This record gives sequence, structure tokens and C-alpha cells, in this order.
Amino acid sequence: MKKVVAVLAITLAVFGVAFGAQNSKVILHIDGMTCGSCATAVRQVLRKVDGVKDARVSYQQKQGVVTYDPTKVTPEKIAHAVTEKLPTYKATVVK
Ligand SMILES: [Cu+2]
Repeated sequence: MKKVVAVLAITLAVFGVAFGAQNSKVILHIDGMTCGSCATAVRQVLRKVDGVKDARVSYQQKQGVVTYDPTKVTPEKIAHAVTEKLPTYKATVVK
């Protein structure tokens, strides 16, 4: 029984690492936002991009922090989606 528990624990640990590795984070610099509504609009576009798990946008800081799956999308594609759907705002990859 102890062996079964140990195997289960190792399996869960391995899967945990695998799932964790699926998510990457990118910081975008976003120009053109003037209020909280701008940030909301940008955030909604970001969250609809395939492969994006989460997005936080601040117009004061002119930046967005995006959590994404690197097997599905690249930071460049995420930044491009913003400028393509909302040409008022210009998003560039910081890191
Ligand atoms: Cu605004």
C-alpha cells in the first residue's frame, strides 16, 4: 500500500511539473490607453486570443501581463492581436 501511495505521489508530481511548464508569461508595453475602459477593452481582446490563459492590463503602467501556453501562441502573436483588433492601441513585447 505504501508503494502505491509513493507511485501516486511521484505521478502527481511529474504531472504537476508538466502542467506548470505549459504556462509562460509575457509583459507587453501598450501605448494609447487613456483610461480604465481602454484597459478593459485590451484585456478582453487578449483573453480571447487562442492559447492565452490570463491577462492583466494597467493603463497607468501602460502594460499588460499575459499568461499563455507557448505550444499554442507566441508573445508576438499576442501583441499583434491587440493592434489588429484595436488599432488605437499599440502593443509591443517587453520580455
Ligand atoms: Cu479609455
